[in-house]
Amino acid sequence: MQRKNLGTVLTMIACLIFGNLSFAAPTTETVHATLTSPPFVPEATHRDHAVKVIVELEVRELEKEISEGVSYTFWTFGGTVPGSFIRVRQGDTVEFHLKNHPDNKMPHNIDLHGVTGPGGGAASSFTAPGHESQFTFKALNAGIYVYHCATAPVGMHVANGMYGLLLVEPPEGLPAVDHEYYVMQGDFYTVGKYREHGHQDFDMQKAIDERPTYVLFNGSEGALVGDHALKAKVGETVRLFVGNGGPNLVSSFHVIGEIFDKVRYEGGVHEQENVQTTLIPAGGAAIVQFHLDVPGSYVMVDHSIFRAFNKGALAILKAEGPEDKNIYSGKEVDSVYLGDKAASAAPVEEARAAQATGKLTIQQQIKAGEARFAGTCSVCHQNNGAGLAGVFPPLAGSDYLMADRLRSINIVLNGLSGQVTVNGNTYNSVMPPMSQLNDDELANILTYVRNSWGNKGDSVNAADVKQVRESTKRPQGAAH
Ligand code: HEC
Ligand SMILES: [Cu+2]
Repeated sequence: MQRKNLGTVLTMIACLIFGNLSFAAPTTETVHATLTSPPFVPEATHRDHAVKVIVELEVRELEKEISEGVSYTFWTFGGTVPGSFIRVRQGDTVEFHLKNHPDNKMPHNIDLHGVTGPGGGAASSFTAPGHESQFTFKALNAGIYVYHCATAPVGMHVANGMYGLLLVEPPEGLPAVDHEYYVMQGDFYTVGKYREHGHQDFDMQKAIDERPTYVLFNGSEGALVGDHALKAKVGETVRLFVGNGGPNLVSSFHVIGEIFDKVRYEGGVHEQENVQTTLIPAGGAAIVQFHLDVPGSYVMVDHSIFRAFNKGALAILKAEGPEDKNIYSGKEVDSVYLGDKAASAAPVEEARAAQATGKLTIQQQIKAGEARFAGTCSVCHQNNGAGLAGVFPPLAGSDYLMADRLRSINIVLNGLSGQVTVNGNTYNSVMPPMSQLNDDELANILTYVRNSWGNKGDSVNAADVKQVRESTKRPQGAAH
């Protein structure tokens, strides 16, 4: 506030001195930009005049979790993926400082799409580890802009998470809303399969072939679910700044159960209304806005839907408040849409940590299995394992399940069809293969199933699953 008043006074003095009421008068006012980590957005500038803004951004190469039990070395602007959010006002002169932390291994630079000038700053910002570069640009155009690293191999730097957003506010600012959040999609390429545990390296060939292992919002499968879900209340308006870092994929951004009241598509100044899904190009961004009328979990996805359910492109906004049965009669969004995000990931993490030290107990497996059963098997066999008469056989008290441990692994890995008799009742249907589950997940789920609802069995371990998986013949080109 103080700063604003001072700025206004300075501008007035400048106008008096130069006898000119335009904002083009030279300004001596300098502010340091406050950057935020995702999913947060800096406060509005609340300025009615241009100033000089100093931005300091540090590149860090950091090992972080990309999925539960999977680590990856991200290259980041400011320590996060996406990088720190930068907010300035149209007309501001930005003095940009790019620092490359001394522990880093690689040189980096920055190309800001909000910069007018060849390379968008890239040539002037090439920075070796332990060094700093500085360049200045004028934010001529209002809009929401992607920034990214452009050091060779450019694709690799972007694929490792080197992108973020720069908002250049229009002179009048953006209309007030209750919440502003920062969400950015990216595609990732690891040598190991989706959710394969341990440290995973970047896979250049998969990146060239555009076959991502993960498609994520905010750089990690867990970034915006569970305790980290975005929050709002019924009656409030939410604005999302949604970027797409790529490097390869175009995003079909959609919020299940919401209609965007307004979209500044392609990050420009025009507004489209009542939009279901908005296309966000790689290296592009949009501003979407919606009003929350009823409570519940709203699932954000890339509507290229396998990416949401099998590569991680899923985030949640949780709205709390009173129901309005006139607008929506129904139940809370169910496990079909939340998938295995319906349950907490904590027991899964605990089981993995215990296994790493060779101390995994059957109780830990059961808990982890329960968390993954929800949204994976429960859609058909039901949460209580009772199945549906004549359609899905029961797992609770199932003689068929308990008769043969290895066969049960085989059923989950490879599916089941043809006639089966469970507890004297016959079923003739099809269960799809669940081979997307990794060895630990599958072992834990089966341990849970074989020790719940009256079933009493021994534990199923990951080594058994691995063995069954390896001994199964699959058509050429089929996964896992
Ligand atoms: C899309 C629905 C569906 C899903 C999801 C599903 N199943 Fe099944 N499952 C079936 C059907 C249908 C059958 C019977 C197939 C037949 O008639 O040949 C079956 C059979 C079985 C059987 C053998 C019969 C019995 O009741 O003992 C087991 C064990 C089993 N499923 C376990 C699982 C587990 C564990 C999961 C989760 C990893 C799972 N299923 C996910 C539909 C499903
Ligand atoms: Cu870089």
